Amino acid sequence: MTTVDRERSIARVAADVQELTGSAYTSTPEAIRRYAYTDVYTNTLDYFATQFEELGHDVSYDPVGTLVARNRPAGTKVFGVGSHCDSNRNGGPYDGTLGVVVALEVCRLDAEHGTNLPLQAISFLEEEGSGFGQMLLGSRIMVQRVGEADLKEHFRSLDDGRSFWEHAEDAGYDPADWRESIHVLDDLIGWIETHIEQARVLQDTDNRLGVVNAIAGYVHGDITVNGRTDHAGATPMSFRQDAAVVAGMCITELERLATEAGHGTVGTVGEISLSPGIINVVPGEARLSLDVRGPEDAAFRSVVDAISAYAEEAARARGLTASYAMRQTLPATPMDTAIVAELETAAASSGAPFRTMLSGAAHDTMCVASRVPSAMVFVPCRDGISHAPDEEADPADGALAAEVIFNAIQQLV
Ligand code: HGY
Ligand code: MN
Ligand code: MN
Repeated sequence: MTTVDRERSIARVAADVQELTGSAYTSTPEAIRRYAYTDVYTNTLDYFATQFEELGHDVSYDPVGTLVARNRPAGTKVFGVGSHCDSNRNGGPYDGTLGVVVALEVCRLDAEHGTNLPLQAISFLEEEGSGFGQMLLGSRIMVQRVGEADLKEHFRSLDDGRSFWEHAEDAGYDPADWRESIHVLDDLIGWIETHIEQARVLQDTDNRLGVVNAIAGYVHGDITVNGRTDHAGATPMSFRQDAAVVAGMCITELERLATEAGHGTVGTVGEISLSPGIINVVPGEARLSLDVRGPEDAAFRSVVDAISAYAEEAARARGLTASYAMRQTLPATPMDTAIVAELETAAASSGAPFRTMLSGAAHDTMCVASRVPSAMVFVPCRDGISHAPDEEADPADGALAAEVIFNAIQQLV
């Protein structure tokens, strides 16, 4: 095991994270908000590109803007490290970004210790879906889990409704070559992503690191309820076809179904919109998003089937209609046992308390793992707070993760 100057790593990790909270890297001072094809996101990529180039890495971008930094020529086997540096629209400074910073720190440690590891860092485009409502978009494009029509037609900017394709072209990328993105993974013999846990298991069990051995799968979709728009004062209750009432029934039913499914299944309605959305008008239409996840596909997919059937029946019983449309889905994803084992060995050697665990959150690693042996390392975040501006993590845990990954990769290449 290589012993590193942990204080030096802590200082660098802290400085990187702090720098990327500056006004050049977020479109609002209220939170960290940066996503594909915005100036603040480009500034963030430029920051990382400069840091990697200073280490002697070649920096390039895939056809839609995922950043790739490698210290070996194309065609040479390399080990992958990275995450994403875009943010939730209500994001914090650590979600994703800490993972790219830790990848950068691993590359710094390699350069300082002369270990000459073959490394390729990746910062995936649009992991959060803040630009186009499509989570893990850059990594799904890379492993071809989207279709061209999605990019050209279906995936549209939440800001201006224009297609992903148009935005990628306007930003100077080549979306027509999107299928070439898969070659970013050609030389990878392994992949490790670092991420904040985004829950409080590590904190509550006094562990400083999590070695992730599986990632929960998910379904994202939308339920649309159609009733009738009426006057809120003149329309008797018995006459109404109120879409909001059916939407409310679905929200509480989803909670019941997800709880009853067990096996770690969770269900969330994070978005709800009523139309026309005016105080004195009975809503004629309601749309609610579904985020249903779990470590067992059969369990969480049965919840999606049940809630969409429930919505249709609840609407029909009141003279309304309801329909379900899926946005996207990824299966529960096991991690590579050999990489998990090396990470556990390196974590044990560090002397820091750690545990092996499931990830309830989705990560780009779910896509990478479909083609490359993969695993993840979690660091604690205060009280599990994430997707919120007061998200907090300790740079010392980030530095510890970098040291553990640096040592594990030395055993894996
Ligand atoms: O929602 C997620 O699982 C990820 O943070 N985008
Ligand atoms: Mn993330
Ligand atoms: Mn996130």
